[in-house]
Amino acid sequence: MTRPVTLSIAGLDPSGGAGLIADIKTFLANGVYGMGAVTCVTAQNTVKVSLVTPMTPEALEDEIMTAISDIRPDAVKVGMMGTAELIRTVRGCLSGLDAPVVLDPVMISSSGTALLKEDAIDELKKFIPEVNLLTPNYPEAEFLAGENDTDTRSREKTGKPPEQLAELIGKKYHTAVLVKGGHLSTPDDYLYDGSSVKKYPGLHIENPNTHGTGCTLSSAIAANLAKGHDLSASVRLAKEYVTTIISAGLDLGAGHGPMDHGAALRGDFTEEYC
Ligand code: PXL
Repeated sequence: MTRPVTLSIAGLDPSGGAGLIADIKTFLANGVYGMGAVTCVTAQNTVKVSLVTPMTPEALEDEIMTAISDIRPDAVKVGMMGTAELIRTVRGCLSGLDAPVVLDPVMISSSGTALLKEDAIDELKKFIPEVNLLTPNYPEAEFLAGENDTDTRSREKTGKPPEQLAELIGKKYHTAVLVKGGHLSTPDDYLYDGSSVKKYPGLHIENPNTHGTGCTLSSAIAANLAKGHDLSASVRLAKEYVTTIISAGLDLGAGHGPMDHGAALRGDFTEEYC
């Protein structure tokens, strides 16, 4: 037998709530075979990010090319890349690949640490038109939609609603865009699919433990694309998955804790602890 294959190219959060580890858990829980290439190793927990160590471009290229030359991914999720050189490396590795790419333009951690170097913005902007879906949160969308968009520190505030930002960015970069509402305290997301904007309503859940929500949503969308769903169904199903694993109510760590990625997994090898 075979299985749809999904590759994540992302940063390593050793506390397991975000980044590559969250992506691999998401792939498993969404029925695809998961592969992962690490861009940067971070030191972090639910409270803070204390260190970011980028891989060398040569090492990252080797990670990706060795894996995909043997097992071809049906979809790719790209998360934190960290530096301009690593973005160039990822673009080069994916350029000949015939698989949809979902790009989560990770710029700043939920605890406020910069996860993308300022001089990498231009490189990120070159990559965006090459991907099939971009999934910014509201602050990232405001930044990408702005005119003065070379410096993340002097973010221009457009004040525009997320549905307008989705269309604006989509037309500017010629790709589909999903603007997530989480940072506006609304669970609704907006997808511009290249022709129109559609709202994906979400459920508000009273749970502060939402570290890694963006990573998880984008990797669930990639998993659904790998299984052959169209973009709209992939977004809808991914939102249902994230809602389910936030609702499970896992509470770990002193800060914004991780979600329960395995909440919907039931089988011979899962045990009930609650
Ligand atoms: O949630 C953004 C994010 C993405 N990737 C990695 C992270 C974080 C946030 O901390 O650590 C590796």
